[in-house]
Amino acid sequence: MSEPEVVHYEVVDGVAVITVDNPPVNSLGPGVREGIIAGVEKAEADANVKAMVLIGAGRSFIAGADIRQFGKPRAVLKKSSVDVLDDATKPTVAAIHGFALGGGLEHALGCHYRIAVLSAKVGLPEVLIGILPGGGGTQRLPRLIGPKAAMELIVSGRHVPAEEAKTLGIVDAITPGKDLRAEAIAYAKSVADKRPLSRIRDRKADASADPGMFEAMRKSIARRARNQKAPYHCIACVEAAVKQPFDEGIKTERRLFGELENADEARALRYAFFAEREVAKIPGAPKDFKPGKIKTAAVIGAGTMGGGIAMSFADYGIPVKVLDASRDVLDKGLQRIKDNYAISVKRGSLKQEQMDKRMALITPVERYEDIGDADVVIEAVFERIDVKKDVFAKLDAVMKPGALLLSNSSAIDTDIMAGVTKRPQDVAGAHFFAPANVMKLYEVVKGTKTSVETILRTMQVGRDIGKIAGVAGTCDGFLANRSRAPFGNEMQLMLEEGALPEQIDKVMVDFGYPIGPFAVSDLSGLDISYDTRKRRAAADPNFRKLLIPDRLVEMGRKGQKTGAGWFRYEKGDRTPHPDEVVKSVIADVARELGIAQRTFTDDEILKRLLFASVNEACKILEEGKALRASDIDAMWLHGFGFPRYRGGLMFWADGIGVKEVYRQIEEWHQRYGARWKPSALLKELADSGTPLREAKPKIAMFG
Ligand code: T1G
Repeated sequence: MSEPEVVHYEVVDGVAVITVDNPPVNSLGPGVREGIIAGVEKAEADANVKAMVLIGAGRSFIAGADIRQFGKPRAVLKKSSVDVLDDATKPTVAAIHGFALGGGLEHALGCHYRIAVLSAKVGLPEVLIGILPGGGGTQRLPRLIGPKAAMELIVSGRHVPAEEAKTLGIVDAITPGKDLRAEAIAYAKSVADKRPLSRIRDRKADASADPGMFEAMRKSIARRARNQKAPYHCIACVEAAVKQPFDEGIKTERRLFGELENADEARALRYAFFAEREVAKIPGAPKDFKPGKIKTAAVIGAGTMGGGIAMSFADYGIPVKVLDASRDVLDKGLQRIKDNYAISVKRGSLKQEQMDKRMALITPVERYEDIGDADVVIEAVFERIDVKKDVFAKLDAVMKPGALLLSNSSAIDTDIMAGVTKRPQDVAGAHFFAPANVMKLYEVVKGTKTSVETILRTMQVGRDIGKIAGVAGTCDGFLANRSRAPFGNEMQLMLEEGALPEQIDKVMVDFGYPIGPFAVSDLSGLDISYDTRKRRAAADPNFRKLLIPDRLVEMGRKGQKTGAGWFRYEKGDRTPHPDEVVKSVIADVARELGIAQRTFTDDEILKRLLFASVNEACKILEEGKALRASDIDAMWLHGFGFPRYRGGLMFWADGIGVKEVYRQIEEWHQRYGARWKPSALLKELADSGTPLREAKPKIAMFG
């Protein structure tokens, strides 16, 4: 059967309409560029055609090059489809709805005119996948809107709403969009005789008003662009647009693009892009089941997490009731939400009317009867089993049939909550990460009796509030925290052996984390894990105590909130300062435990932390508590700030090689004992040479 036509051509009233039809997002996959070229050539040759329209079928204009083709051999066209549009002797008009991104916007910039519907978004997001606009975007956009505005868009990769695009001069007109095709044809007719044709390439990009803009941009991105090349190459291309003639600038763009396409950074970022989309897929889920959008939500518990969860719904326009038995807690909780929004308004990231709208969507209630009509309820009460059971029993009594009964617990077995209801199939975990209204990760936990429909609906709830939703099977710590726990353990044990918090934090910040793990611990508070360790030590006499953090907490060093924890803090300053007190506590404990002190290389610190988690991730897959290895990577990117340009935990470890990972873990197994015992799956992968990121669960989570 022949391939479906991905570009259609039709002449209407003397206007050639070239329609890209390559679902789902009209990416410039095989045949699309060729089809556009063929359409333009046909229109040029047809005396009846006075102008052309380039438009997308379905929900969008063109979303860019087909990212799946990168890193693979692909047809190189004799001429660029963008240039063919630009060189046309008859006016070409890009009619934009949905998205015009990357190569999509570059095709629109190759056209002589651009119109867009109000809801459209345009952008050059290539930097987000570790490359740069390689279809002339770095040369045309600076000529169209000025190098400074263009550089901001290209280096940030952000999507620009149509109205801003009009203001910037990227689009010539906003069109009603009732019938974009007809409106585009009318627009094309209105410019059909206009000459000279407005070719962006003929303009100049002038930086004389601010010659220091490039250096300033390099300085401003230094921290977040650490260890990366693409952002700097983007700046260099815009600089070329100012300093070089167009064709020379195109050569510079092509050269710098070639340096990026197969670099580690681009491969990792492409992997992350697809991992974030794979994580939404449930193997074997009923294809015809479409979870509807939820209309109302409820949250139990007006504490920090409950408040953050409520904000997550209000941020997306979903009315949410917050229930707490104590009016005082409820008032404090609502005030905390108000204060959080007020900070955003003060910072300028939120308008006052947006804050007012969101606050109006959040309703405090004190009775369970008040929330019975909500489509979804999420409990965020104390992490105590008895409290959770009491909440779910009450929810079971009042919630309407079919409501989702979700728990924000970070570790308690979902089956325990489901077990006190008559509807275990409607119970699942919806684990947010603090701060709940900021962190993207949303871990959906499947209980033994949770139905697949409940899982699909619970994941949709996450997507409805802008989260990256991934599924975990119920077990201690679920997927994200369980895979992260060995990292947290190793960083403590290395202190006993002679490493220092500042050395470990520096290794992880140099690797690409925004802040080090000990600084994170100071942020969240050392007392939280202290209480957990005390509970576990009471329950398990063999529990391995961690005397160093225990001592610090008992000395009142709970972290930033007490001015000192792993580090010392000056008043009003969050900068962590190494502290001699901590060094002496470490030395005392090491001496008491009789542990010989030694030095560590940065490489060993990095691998001790991350390999411990790779091994645990393999155990999670072995037990079927994750659907795929890339889900673990997506969760590490969005739950723990793992540097995106390294792809994710398993992707990064593959860069070292599964055989070497296994060898090193086995060596530590011999040296440190059981906690380093390699998982059976890891050994299997090493023996077969299968990359970690391709590891499959040994047990299917969904029958
Ligand atoms: N290539 C290949 N597949 C893509 C794709 C792309 N550009 N964009 C999306 N998909 C797939 C995606 O994997 C998913 O597949 C499905 O489409 C729906 O996507 C030369 C070099 C457009 C904002 O970076 O930002 O042009 O999971 O779930 O939420 O200079 O997709 O269904 O199998 O994300 O509605 C530049 C990337 C490329 C845009 C829509 N363009 N895409 O979001 O749907 S490089 C981009 C997006 C380039 C030129 C350079 C988003 C979207 P599946 P989705 P969505």
